[in-house]
Amino acid sequence: MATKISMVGKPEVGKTTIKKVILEGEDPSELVMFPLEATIGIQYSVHEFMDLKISLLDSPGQSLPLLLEDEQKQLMTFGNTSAIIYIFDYPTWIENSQDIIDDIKKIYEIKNKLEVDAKIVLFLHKIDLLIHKKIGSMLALIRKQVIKQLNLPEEFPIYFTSLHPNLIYTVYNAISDIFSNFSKDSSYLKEIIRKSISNLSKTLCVVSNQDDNLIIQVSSPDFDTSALYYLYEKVYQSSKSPEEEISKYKFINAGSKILYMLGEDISKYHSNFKNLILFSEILEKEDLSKLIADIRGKLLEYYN
Ligand SMILES: Nc1nc2c(ncn2[C@@H]2O[C@H](COP(=O)(O)OP(=O)(O)OP(=O)(O)O)[C@@H](O)[C@H]2O)c(=O)[nH]1
Ligand SMILES: [Mg+2]
Repeated sequence: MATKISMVGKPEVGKTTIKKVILEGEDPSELVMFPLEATIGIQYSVHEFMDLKISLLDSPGQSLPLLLEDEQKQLMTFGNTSAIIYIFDYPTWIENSQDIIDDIKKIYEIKNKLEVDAKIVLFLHKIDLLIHKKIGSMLALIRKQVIKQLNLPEEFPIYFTSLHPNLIYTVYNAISDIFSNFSKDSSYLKEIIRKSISNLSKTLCVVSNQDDNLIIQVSSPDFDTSALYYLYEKVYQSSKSPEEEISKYKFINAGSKILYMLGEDISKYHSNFKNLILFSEILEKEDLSKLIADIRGKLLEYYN
């Protein structure tokens, strides 16, 4: 059975563009130059992700107010969903954050009223428009504001996303993180990596798939997430570079700090996997190689 995931949000926040780029392989730079028409009526599409079949519902922003009032529409949009992704964009958040908070609260009420067992996930999209040197700490501040203003018994995950070429992995990561909650193959992978790095410090591990999408991102608890936005760029670049490049030990400039980077092609363990890449503030070549060997051993156990 397919896993149903619903995308909702105000008009022009980028719902359909995200779907086209991440799940249908369209070129983001083209979609920025020639924007899509507004979505009319609910659109369904089916996608494959690892061992999953995803049925994605893309709703028209124009009818969001109606959706939040009309029970029939609510059932169609939220009935049987595993996850509800509410997408809002940075310009609208700055202009009228209360309006967005009200939408999210209504969605939470509707979900409870309909008794659907769905995760609510928030995307603050178009962060490329946030022209600020300290993007990491700015976003952490916005996260705090959202949680405080929502003031709900549950905290929803918030992903900061953008389809700008340097930041495109933010969207891959967000989407795959949500999908992987429902995929056996990727939850194993995540668990293996989590066990290997949970006792370490200031270290991050990402894995890409054969389509060069990010399927897993796991970090030790103290990893400085403000560096993430620089690292996505490195992952993107390395996906374009020749195969042997990935396993070369490198120093990476991530804004205010230097990180060590080491990768490995892990496609032989699963046809969906491609590169595993480690970034660390403190582990150097030898420790990173050991870590990769450790993960490799576990992958062999699980996937062969
Ligand atoms: N700056 C910036 N613009 C983006 C980004 N993603 C999408 N856009 C632009 O946002 C606009 C709206 O995109 P759509 O995907 O059509 O928005 P939508 O949410 O589907 O809109 P409705 O169908 O009306 O609900 C387009 O002009 C896109 O090029 C992004 O990451 N950064
Ligand atoms: Mg649309």
